[in-house]
Amino acid sequence: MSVLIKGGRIITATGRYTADVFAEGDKIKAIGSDLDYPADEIVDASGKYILPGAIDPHTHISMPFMGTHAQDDYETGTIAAACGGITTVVDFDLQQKGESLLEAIERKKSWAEGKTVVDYSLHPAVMDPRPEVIAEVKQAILDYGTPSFKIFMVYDFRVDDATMIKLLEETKRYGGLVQVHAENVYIIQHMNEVLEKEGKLTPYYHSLSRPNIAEEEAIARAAKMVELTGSRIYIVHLSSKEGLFKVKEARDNGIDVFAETCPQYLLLNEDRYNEPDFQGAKYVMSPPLRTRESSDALWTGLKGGDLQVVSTDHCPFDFNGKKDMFGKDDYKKIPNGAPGIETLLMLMHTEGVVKGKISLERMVDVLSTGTARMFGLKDKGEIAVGKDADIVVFDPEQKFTITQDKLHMNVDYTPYEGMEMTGMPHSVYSRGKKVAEWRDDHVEFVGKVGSGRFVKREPFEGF
Ligand code: DUC
Ligand code: ZN
Ligand code: ZN
Repeated sequence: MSVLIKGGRIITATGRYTADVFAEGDKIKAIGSDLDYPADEIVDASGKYILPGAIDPHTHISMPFMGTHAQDDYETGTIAAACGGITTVVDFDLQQKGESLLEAIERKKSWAEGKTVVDYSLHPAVMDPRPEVIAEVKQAILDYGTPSFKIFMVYDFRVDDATMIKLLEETKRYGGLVQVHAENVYIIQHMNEVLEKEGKLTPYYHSLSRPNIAEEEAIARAAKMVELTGSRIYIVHLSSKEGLFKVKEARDNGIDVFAETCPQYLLLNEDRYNEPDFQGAKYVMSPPLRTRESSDALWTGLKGGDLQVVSTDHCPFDFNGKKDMFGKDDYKKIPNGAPGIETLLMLMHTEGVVKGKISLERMVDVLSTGTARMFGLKDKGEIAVGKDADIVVFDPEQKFTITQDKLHMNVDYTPYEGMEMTGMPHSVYSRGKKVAEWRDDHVEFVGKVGSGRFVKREPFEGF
């Protein structure tokens, strides 16, 4: 299988230029002017961008959570990814009680077997940190190619600071990265009690129960553990201005604290929790949506490099029957999470690039090149000879109104319903095979279920 993409504008993290791209088998084989290779498919890409496929390093495929489970499995989730221009997914793999980390990796790989349509990897999440589990970090990094490990500072399955320290030391030894869901559990527990006593239990109070300072404090504490150990940490789904300040402060002091944010924190604000007919429940996620002030700060952080990655935290639960049932009388019971894997690239282009908040090059960096670098995906994230042919031919003029029935995620709503997009994937290639293309009024999946592969990632060598 080969494809010759003619005359597109290639976008890298540092610049743009017009050239042809030839891909054969899995790889980009040549880039240059007037390439004349025989190819199975020739694409006229004049007027289009050639982007590296986006990488989503934060998804919860089929995750059991709050008495239910996230609804996309590896088939529906990666089909939605492909249609949105995402060609690699790094999914969280939550270790169960009594399970080893390596068993957790094998278990989740077995769920993905034969189902993924784009490439994927896993971040094991340490939830049962027995000494022998910490000792598995070495093998997970060196043998299994999963060098990033998630921990939660909140929820019943949180880890304590001592465990965080041990993990930071072990990942430092072997070139890993600890990813942290940073919220102070005691602040949240206290706020929950206060709000409960006052009978404040509608979705809006979810946001008040998890104030910015809960994130700020947890990030500051995690940063101290990094300072102690000389390791590295990556804050997932950063949501607040105060949290961002702590990330920046740490790095200004030479402490390696990195962070991602997500489109929901850039684009949606806490007034959404007041939508009528309980629809505020659609936005119940943790951390919660914040004020405009935080969103503005996050855009600035993204532009200036204080934030390195944009992910989705894709964690879909139906509104009807899940969001609107479990927590009707108490926000604490509403399954936390929202869908987003399919809308990542279109939102970042329309709301970020077209509106002048970030450059096209910065978009490529935070969705692909920088993400690949952060997570050891050495063959991904760039339009360059020798890299995997994960390519989005992107039409920057194509209009699209986001609406649930034109999307592929296995869920009954999108938080972005009705938003007008400018710029959509024209065609998407995963290791040289076309997996999605624009048809009439939306992007359609055209690939083969099972064509995605597990990708072994590289450890970090800079310690
Ligand atoms: N937050 C969510 O909103 N969903 C999944 C897990 C999480 O931390
Ligand atoms: Zn989280
Ligand atoms: Zn998450």
